[in-house]
Amino acid sequence: MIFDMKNRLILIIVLVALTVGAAFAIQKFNKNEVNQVPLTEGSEQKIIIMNFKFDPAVLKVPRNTKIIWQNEDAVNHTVTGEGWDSGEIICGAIFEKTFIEKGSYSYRCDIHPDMTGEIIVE
Ligand SMILES: [Cu+2]
Repeated sequence: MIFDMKNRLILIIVLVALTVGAAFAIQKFNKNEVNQVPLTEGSEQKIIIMNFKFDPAVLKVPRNTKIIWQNEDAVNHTVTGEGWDSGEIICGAIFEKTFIEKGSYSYRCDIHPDMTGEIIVE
């Protein structure tokens, strides 16, 4: 009888230890999974260039987002910011730029300076 109770107690201790161990293992696994997402793989957002406008003209995105400008207009345009420039984007072509750092990035079309846009990286 006493032996049975002792065995049962040991069994309970072992089960508790296994449960706690499993919980820690799962926690560690989940943490590793999050850490494995590379910083360079952010999401993407598209801006359509049409009728001499950037649509949307103002776009808020999280850090590390790739912006894709797609020219669906009948004429060439550029996406030109401070220190960065797409060059002429022909009809149907795209220009991509990934914004890593927080900040406000205003840009314009060099050919049509009235065309302006802004990327706000939060
Ligand atoms: Cu233009």
